[in-house]
Amino acid sequence: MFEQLSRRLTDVFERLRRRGALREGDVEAALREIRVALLEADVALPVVKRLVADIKERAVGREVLQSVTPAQMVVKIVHDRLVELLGGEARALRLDAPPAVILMVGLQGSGKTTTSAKLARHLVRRARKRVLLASLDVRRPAAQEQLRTLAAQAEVPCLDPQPGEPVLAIADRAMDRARREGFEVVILDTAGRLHIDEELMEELESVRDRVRPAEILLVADALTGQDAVTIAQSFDQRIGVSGIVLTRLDGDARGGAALSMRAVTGKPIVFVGVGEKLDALEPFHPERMASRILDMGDVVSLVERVAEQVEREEAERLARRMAKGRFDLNDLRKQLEQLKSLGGVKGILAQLPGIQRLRRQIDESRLDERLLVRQCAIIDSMTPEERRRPEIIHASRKRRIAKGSGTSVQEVNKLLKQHRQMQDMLKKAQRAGGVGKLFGAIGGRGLPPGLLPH
Ligand SMILES: Nc1nc2c(ncn2[C@@H]2O[C@H](COP(=O)(O)OP(=O)(O)OP(=O)(O)O)[C@@H](O)[C@H]2O)c(=O)[nH]1
Ligand SMILES: [Mg+2]
Repeated sequence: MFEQLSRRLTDVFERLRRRGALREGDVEAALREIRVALLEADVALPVVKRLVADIKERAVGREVLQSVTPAQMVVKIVHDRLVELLGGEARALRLDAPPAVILMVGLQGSGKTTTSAKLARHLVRRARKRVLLASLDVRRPAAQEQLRTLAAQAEVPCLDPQPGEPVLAIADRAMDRARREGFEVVILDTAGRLHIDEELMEELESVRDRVRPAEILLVADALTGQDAVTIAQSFDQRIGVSGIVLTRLDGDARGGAALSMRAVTGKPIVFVGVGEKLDALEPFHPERMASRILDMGDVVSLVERVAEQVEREEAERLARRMAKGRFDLNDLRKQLEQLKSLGGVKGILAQLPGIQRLRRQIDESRLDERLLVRQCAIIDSMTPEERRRPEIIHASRKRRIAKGSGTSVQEVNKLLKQHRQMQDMLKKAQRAGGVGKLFGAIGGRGLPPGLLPH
């Protein structure tokens, strides 16, 4: 359901990332786009305003603009704000003092009856609770039968309907049976209305006062967007709501209801319905939901950071060695190892979705792992003396090394040539005013050009 929002935000971060060092103006532009993305996702305007102001306050700070990966910092700030917006910690149901009653309320067709059965099934299977279902819906003739059918599918006991029985009498009967038979949880399904009306509210109030529910869960249809939020507010003002279940999150809801619910009503989303089947109910985790919204961006940035880190550390080490005027075949060996681990990063990349761009970049660097392995083998077949002073490697030594490493004399020559090129580069750099400059010229890639195969 968050696909569109997710895509929009990923685009924003992608553009930020390409900029590298960020100026305040870049962050401002990104914030404008985030604002539009949230509004398009149907998030309530006051919520959007507050969220964006919050992000801005943190994102234009000095730490972000001066950090090594500013875009990554912005993603993290947005992620943390989203988690907060969605309610911070996941909220578990409070079901001590058996029999604990869960009263399900909501408008017509929001999914109360289905969710009652799903929730019963969930509590039986996951929390090992003894659960009794009962329908207080005396409006619709088939309503009680509907719950009984679903209860049978969920393999959860359900109070048998009795024709003409009033709502409060059913509630009493359910509580009696629960106490007598030792049920720990009683889930009461109620009738829905097309609109919030006085009669419905009075009925719910009387049930609430009679059974004193541990939880009053409002079931709201995510497809109705901001209406779901308004409805939740009205129910809460009148009868008090302890938590929200958002249904039809499997549909093409834009996500606004989920994102605004907590901020507007102050009530936590405890479960989300993600389908018609009885197992399509999930506990709501703000952290996971935020990660899902920012998923791609997060994965990409993580991997990018790993790759950058490997390159930068390596470049720095190399720079230090070069500054001391030393770069022998042992150093080259280390370089090759580093390149191999970059290949490892490439392997991880292959398994992750949505990061073709980065994969292309690494592919373009023509990293041939087999070649790296052979080059390492060549160096491994040398004596310590040969590695320190490659100039002593003449024809017979080359033949021995080629044989020892299962390669050819040509390959040994090629490797030695690469090493010589790197040394030349070093000398040129020293003449041109220092190694620092050289690495400045190489830029972010950090790897001396002579090192890459071909
Ligand atoms: N796709 C999808 N459908 C759902 C979900 N939850 C409920 N439904 C469907 O929504 C329809 C209405 O669900 P009910 O549980 O009967 O709704 P209700 O609130 O009990 O309706 P009333 O009793 O008439 O007020 C049914 O066809 C359900 O299968 C959900 O999370 N996803
Ligand atoms: Mg119903």
